[in-house]
Amino acid sequence: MHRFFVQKMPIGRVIKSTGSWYEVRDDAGQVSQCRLRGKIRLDGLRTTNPVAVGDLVNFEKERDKDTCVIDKILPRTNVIVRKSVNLSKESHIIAANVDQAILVATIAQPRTSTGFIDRFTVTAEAYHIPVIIVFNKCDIYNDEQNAMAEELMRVYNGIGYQSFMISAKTGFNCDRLETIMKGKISMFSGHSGVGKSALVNRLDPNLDIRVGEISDVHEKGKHTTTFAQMYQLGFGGYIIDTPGIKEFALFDMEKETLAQRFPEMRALMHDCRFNNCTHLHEPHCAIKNAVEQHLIADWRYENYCNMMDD
Ligand SMILES: Nc1nc2c(ncn2[C@@H]2O[C@H](COP(=O)(O)OP(=O)(O)OP(=O)(O)O)[C@@H](O)[C@H]2O)c(=O)[nH]1
Ligand SMILES: [Mg+2]
Ligand SMILES: [Zn+2]
Repeated sequence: MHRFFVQKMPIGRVIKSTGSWYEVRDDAGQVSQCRLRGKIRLDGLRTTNPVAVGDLVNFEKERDKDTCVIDKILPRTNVIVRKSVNLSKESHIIAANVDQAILVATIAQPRTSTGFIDRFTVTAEAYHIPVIIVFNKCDIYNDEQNAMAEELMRVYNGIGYQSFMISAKTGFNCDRLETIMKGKISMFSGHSGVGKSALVNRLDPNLDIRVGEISDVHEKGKHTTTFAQMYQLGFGGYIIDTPGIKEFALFDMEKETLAQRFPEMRALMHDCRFNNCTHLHEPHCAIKNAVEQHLIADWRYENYCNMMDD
């Protein structure tokens, strides 16, 4: 009788990607430099990057070399994508297989618009990724900015997105974020200059990620982080620090299903008179009624209309 030994290819997680080289960490914690096998099966996503940070892959050592080759990408549980910088219809995967997405927003230096925040929540809703929204740099908010943050937090907490102020500078509420992140794979996303890398450094002082300045004139970040990278956190868990982005792609998004990506609309839309109601112009629309009665924030509804308009 023959005995077969099926050699199982090791599984690793992509922790860094520069486009042509990937750092892959195996179960034992060893990190290998990998390139991609020429012919690799992709899952049909039209993306500028076939492999993303967070991906689980099969990989093997190259003969007579110190480097490895990625043979296969294991099925993903989710992806967070943004629009590609070039004009093609392709999108770019920021990260894959995350347990939760933490949007780092700011009310000052620079200010994050609610339009941007809502595109992020909509993107994450498509994959049922839990979203946490933190308003960083609260150490520099004036009264008016504090009031604005309070209003946004009230609305986002009310519809199920945990949301609070934080400061990478003073450490305010960083313990709260640590509790949320412990034991999980989290991703930080947001505009350039909001303090994503500064927060990672504050959460784990052993990490020393480069932090950039804010330009004086436009109060914008300078795109200090250029590649997504996953770090192991001393208190347990992983964080993917990502480069600042301008816009999220409304990936795979049908207009008919957009309202379902707004939890407060999802809860009411069955009361609209027409079951194919777009909640834009129709009479007897439960969503428009709720906006008039201030049960749905008017700016959330406005952002919905803008996305429908795209
Ligand atoms: N006052 C204040 N400044 C902060 C805080 N967090 C970050 N900053 C400053 O904001 C600037 C940008 O911080 P980064 O951590 O590089 O921002 P980033 O989001 O990683 O930016 P990119 O890598 O370009 O996407 C730096 O000058 C930080 O010192 C904060 O809580 N309060
Ligand atoms: Mg950064
Ligand atoms: Zn409606």
